[in-house]
Amino acid sequence: MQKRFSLIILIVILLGFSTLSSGGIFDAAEYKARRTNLMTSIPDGIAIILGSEGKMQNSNFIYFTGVEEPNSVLIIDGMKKESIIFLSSMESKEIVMEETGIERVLPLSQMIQLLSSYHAQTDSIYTPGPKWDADRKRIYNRTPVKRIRDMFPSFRFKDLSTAIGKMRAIKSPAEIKVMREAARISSLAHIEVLRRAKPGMYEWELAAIFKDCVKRLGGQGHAANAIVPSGPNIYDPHYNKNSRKMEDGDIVMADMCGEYEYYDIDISVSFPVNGKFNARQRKLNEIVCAVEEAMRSVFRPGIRSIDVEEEVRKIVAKKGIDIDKEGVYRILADHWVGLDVHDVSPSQERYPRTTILQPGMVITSDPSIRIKDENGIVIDGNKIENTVLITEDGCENLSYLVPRTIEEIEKIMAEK
Ligand SMILES: [Mn+2]
Repeated sequence: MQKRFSLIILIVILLGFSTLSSGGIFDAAEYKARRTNLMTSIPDGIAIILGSEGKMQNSNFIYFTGVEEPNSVLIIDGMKKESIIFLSSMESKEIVMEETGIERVLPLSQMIQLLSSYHAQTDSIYTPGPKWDADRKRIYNRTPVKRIRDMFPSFRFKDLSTAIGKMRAIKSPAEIKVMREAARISSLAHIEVLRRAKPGMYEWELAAIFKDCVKRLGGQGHAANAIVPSGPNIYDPHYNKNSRKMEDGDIVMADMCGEYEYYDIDISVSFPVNGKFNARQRKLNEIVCAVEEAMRSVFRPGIRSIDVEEEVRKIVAKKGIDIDKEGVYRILADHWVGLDVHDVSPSQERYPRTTILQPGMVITSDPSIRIKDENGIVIDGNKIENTVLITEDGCENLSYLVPRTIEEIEKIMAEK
């Protein structure tokens, strides 16, 4: 098993960047299919999707266009079944038409004029959010949406979150290919962290190693705040100060997500910073490993997230693990993953409690355990998080390269 694991790592490293090229990540046909699909939800009006103002494009805009240019605006016309993109510079007009299949490319200065022409046809204006859009807090107050609202007070703004959530939750074959690459890069970055971690380093150094490795392999860096708690910091699942000097004997619970072509992969690895599990750390790793494996054996189309726990409880009980006694928690499909680490959901649930899992969904398998002393202070813990794809008959672990067993982790950590 160990030999096979090392061989896989070696092959993956040698293959390097070869799996995907850069540039327009999907075919124009894929973007067009997404917009056409959305049109069925807006037969009586138009959708306005705003691009971001900054460097990284927002997720919905990238999903429907692949266009990175800041300050762009997309209109999807559900009545005429066509799309129009407004760009602040028309220099890339030809390329944008070719790469996106968008029917009309216009300068941003013409947007209000075009909206005036819609004014006679409909009062239904659909926008993503306010619940799930990356810019959800600002979307209704931002120009040009604010300008549009002020200029056309009779427009009724309707929420597209559920329609977009349903689409984005089911990944296409092309998206799955990109997510496999995001997973490969993120997994290798976690392996590099394991190789280089040692007592005396600061938590932030591990975050820096991860980011550097993701970028070196063609990714965009951290997809979310790096959470690298060590020793006493592990009580806080959102700890991202990463300012502590790690000491001999500490467990580190590194929760870091890599991004590649805007797609994210969420992975957590728990390891002893000195490279050797002590007796208690061994026990916790074995328990969480068994629970996480059981979760993946249960994930399948048709099951609800909240029903996973009961089945897992029975599976691990056969191995002598009592989930309640050991204090294991988060035994469910924790959240969706895609263009956002905590991705949009098909049901408006932030966490997929009652949503039925379907092929093409990408979710996390993320059980944790924390041990408290008699005063309630956390003294040890473990957390394993994989990003998995729901398949026709079960699931596939996209982050399979990450070492999980004690033997695998100690071996990698010995390769200084
Ligand atoms: Mn997560």
